[in-house]
Amino acid sequence: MHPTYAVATRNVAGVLAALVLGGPIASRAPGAPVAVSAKLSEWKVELSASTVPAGTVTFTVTNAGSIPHAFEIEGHGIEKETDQIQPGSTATLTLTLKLGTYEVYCPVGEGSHQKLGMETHLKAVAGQSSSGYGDSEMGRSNMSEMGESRAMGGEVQSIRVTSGGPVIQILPGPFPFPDSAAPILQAFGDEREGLESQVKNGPYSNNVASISGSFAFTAWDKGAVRDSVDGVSEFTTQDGARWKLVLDRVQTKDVPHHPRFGGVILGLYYHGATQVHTPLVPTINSAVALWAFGHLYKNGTLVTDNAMVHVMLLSRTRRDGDFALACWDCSRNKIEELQLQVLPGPGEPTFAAPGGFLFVNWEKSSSRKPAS
Ligand SMILES: [Cu+2]
Repeated sequence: MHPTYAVATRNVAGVLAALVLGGPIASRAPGAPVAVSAKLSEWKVELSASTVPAGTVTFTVTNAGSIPHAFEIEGHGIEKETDQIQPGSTATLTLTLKLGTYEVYCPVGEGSHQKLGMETHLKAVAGQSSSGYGDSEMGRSNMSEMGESRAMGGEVQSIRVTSGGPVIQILPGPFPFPDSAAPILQAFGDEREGLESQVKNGPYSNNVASISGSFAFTAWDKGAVRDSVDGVSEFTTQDGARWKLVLDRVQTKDVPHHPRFGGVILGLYYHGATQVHTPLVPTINSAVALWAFGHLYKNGTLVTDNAMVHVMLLSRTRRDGDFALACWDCSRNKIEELQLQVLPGPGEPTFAAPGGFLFVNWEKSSSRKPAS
């Protein structure tokens, strides 16, 4: 998955610092519970210790982020979570841990916060005291190694998507659910102004044109430096221009204002009411979401080798016939809408297309696990 590469680099420094300085120690005064503090933010869970003595542990959990989160610990027959914690607030959770390793994560967003990085591990060991690295980065480094080994273990980590059904070009226009998006936009800080202009005249509109074209790609979700994509799309826009997009590499740098987005993510619940990524898209589940750079051609001539591309195969959001956006929460609809969004590369001129963007949907698309 996405920018774990940068995280891995930081891990080295973090681990070295911990080794040199000696990490915080989670210890138990005789008869007293062990105290561990946890900090939640977008998108990580940081614990003051990665190892604790088995027995009663009290977690003091602070939400240092800008949206609501929660804290859950799971393993060895235990599954306990806090209520949602508002930004700036604190909650506590006390439980008795047996020996073993526990998963610690944010349960908000039906798994999306966890997928974005809000997870780590805690180990309960024998003895009265034990030292931890005190650095959640350590936990995350362990996580990414586990992710890698899961990938090698043959779980589904790749997807083949093939376009189908009516093809529509989405043209600039007002977002049809401004009242639903408004409270979510409040949490977007700096970015809010830009998003508010998109409410009035953005890419998620009911202003669509029927066009023709196709799109097929394979994407691999294999951890920071191994995510990849291979695909081609060709379509003819409303103005008669013939576009061709070749995808051969993902972009793993953070998308502006969205740390930890990039690369390939399989199975993400986001947008809309989830507070993950822009709310100017209905609430959806996606089989795959990816961010890539593309080679873009118009009428056979290269336009750029650095087009910014966002692709999702997601819950259907539009109705038959006029293809108007049909739901604010579409997350239970069938996953069959294939969206392709293309923007100029950083610093490049806008495309000669309405609104300066290319946005095409294939309404009845499908996916499968590729033959290996
Ligand atoms: Cu969260």
